[in-house]
Amino acid sequence: STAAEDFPFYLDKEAFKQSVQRHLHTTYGTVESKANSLAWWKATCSAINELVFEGLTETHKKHSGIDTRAVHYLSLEFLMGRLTRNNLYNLGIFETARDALTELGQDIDTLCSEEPDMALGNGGLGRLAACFIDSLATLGYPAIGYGIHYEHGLFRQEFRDGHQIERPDSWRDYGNPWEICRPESIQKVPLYGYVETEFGPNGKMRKVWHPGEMIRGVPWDIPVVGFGGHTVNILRLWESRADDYFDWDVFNAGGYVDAQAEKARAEAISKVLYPNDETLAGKELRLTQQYFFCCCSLQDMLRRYKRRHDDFSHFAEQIVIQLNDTHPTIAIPELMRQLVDLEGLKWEEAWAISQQVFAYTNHTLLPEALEKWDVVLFEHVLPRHLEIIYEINHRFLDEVVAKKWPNDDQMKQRLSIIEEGNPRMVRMAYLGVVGCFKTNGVAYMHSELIKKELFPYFYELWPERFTNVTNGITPRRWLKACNPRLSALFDEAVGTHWPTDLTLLRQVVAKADDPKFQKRFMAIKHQNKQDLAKVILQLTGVEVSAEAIFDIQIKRLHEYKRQHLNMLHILTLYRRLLQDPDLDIQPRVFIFGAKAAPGYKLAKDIIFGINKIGERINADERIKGKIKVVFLPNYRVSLAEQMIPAGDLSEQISTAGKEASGTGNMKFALNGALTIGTMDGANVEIREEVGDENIFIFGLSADEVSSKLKAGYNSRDYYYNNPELKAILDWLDSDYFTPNQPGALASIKRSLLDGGDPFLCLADYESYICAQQAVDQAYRDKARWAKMAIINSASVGKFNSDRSIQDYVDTIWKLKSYPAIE
Ligand code: 26M
Repeated sequence: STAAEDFPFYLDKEAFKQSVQRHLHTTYGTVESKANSLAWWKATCSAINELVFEGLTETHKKHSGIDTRAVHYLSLEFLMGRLTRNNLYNLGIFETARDALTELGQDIDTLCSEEPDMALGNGGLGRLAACFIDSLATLGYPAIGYGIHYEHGLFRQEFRDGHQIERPDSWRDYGNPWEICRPESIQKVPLYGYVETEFGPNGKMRKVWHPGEMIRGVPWDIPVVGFGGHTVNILRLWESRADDYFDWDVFNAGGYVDAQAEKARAEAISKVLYPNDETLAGKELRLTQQYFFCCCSLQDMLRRYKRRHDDFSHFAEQIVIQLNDTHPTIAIPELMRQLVDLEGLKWEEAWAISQQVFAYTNHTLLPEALEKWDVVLFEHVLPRHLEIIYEINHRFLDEVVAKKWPNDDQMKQRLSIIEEGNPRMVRMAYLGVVGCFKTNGVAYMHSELIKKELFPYFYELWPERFTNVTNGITPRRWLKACNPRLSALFDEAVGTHWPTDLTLLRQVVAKADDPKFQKRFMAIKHQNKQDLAKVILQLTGVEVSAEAIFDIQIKRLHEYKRQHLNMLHILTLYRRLLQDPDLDIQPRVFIFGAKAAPGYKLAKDIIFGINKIGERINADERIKGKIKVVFLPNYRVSLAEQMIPAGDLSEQISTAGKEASGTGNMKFALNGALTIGTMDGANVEIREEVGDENIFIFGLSADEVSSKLKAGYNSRDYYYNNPELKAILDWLDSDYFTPNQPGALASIKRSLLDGGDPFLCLADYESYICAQQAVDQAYRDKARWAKMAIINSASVGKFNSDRSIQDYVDTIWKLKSYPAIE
């Protein structure tokens, strides 16, 4: 571990022990003989919090004392996972705490697993936000994350007869030791109603919004401990409550019972996280969520700013706001409203400020994922904001577009923030590009596609606004904390500073050929696989061997991510094994984890398909256990932490041009798994770092995909021209995998043939199977595989989220670092 003297807090084992015991007694009112693991965990958190709060206070003092520029990261999602282990490592007291708890008769792993995951996010975008706030605190940058304090995070997934069912997630049921309620910073949020034009005493026209409803936003702060403990920032999450005036006023027409209904409506806003891919059409509540937290967050920023300034001339020097996708872009018209309607600034002044403050990160090119809101719905919820958007659009089209393309109505229509269809829609991504000084993509290739495919005309207009910041992951959670064995090996090999300077691991490349080092590296992998095998047995009842290749695909279930292509490979191997039981292949375990959006029928069918195919294969004695298939239920951050250290092969097989970046790909490579993947997202940059000979690349390029689609792709050609492919697809029509339910898997085949195979699974099938054969060959040569795995682990330092944050700081945020505690 990093040397104790690098950390500001030194706490010995005795002190920690006493602190835990004291909290057990005086905070939780129990005693050693009665306390269960939950109580011990909470008492441990309280002991940790004594240090965390000290850091929080110091950081606050430092940052507010120097009145510095800060980044405000607005995101509807923060996929934090568990915090206990992370906070212990980041404070440098993990070993101290572990030993102290051992002496108290407690096992730290057991206690840590009492903590429910904080699953306030869907996947990549939400986890990225969590890695970023870790890195911001680690690097000592003044920063605050703003989001929603959902009562229920992403649903819990169970399987019933192979089908996904959704259950509510209740992460705060027994209280959360990390959050602090801040009633002194409550904000009020207006909604609905109408706008009136009034003339002031000076004859000046002004707009007055008469809201139909007021909601309170109550902030909950989660401390974000940077690695090294020098900075503790906060994540501020807003919870919605009924306004007390509307709530209980005796003159309120409905009285007591109606007031209860009103209370329930208000509380519904922060009740639940929307799963993605859920069709948003008409989802008024989702728009309300977006506005609710943007409105609270901006008032919070303005209040803090106004404590020190009496005009807005320094606002843009002090504040930069990063929009995590289009979800919070409503913040742009909201800042305009607060500055113009409430603070009395002129439109031009307010717009100049606004344009210097906001920056927008795009996370997807998929057309169906680009947010648009029906103008009628928008006007109903946010009548004043629609007016403001019209004004922004009007000025943009008249002053900017018309200057560049005079008398070109088609160009105006193309670039308009309002899509003139039936119904008319507000294009939130366009609002983002127009209202922000920078728009960035999340991997080199994705950022190029943003310029060339998504916003080509905006790019022509403002080339300087477009930039790239390649994603990253925090090596603290995704190596140091989740893979202690490999971490210890790296400590020995390159010293203890790699968790903050991951490029130090490059030195390990020199050992990639060393048989002794290879042995130790692969022994660690083997132990991690044995650990995961136990988890697999517990969760699925399936026994798997750690000698087999652990071939893992973990990510949200979506057609573009092509879990069904992986399934086609499994079927191919299974069929070959049935035809020749002596077929010489390396044993493999295919391991999946994925949640499907509850309304995404085909995604759920694919889960069912993989489960059923797995059942049949796992029970088939003819193939002598050469392949096994398991789908682990309820994939989430804490499960990823157990799976990633055990991966041999990382499946990153999206259709080229569709995965903006991917971040699981980075986590696997860092932990010594080899990637099988397409030239997509960050895979391209991983290949650059590890070298073409240490990665299995297959499939069409993004250019080839788009020309194929333009030329008229016909998936049937592949079906009829490849008898093996035809046979395995036809298998899906039978009842081979679903006894008594013939055709239960037919929808997957149908989507690939009648459905036109929009993500080109069949076009990439042959190339994928070849690449998998190359994997099989490589794995036979133990030394070769070990070398490749070591090189992967040692070569991906670029994907440290500290580097991503430094890129944001240099190109967009322009912050200075101020570690609070030296
Ligand atoms: C949509 C409708 C309703 C509710 C939620 C959504 C929604 C939520 C999240 C839609 C998309 C969402 O996220 C997209 C996302 O996670 N994108 C991923 O971002 C990662 C971080 O940049 C990238 O690594 C992934 O490639 C990209 O898919």
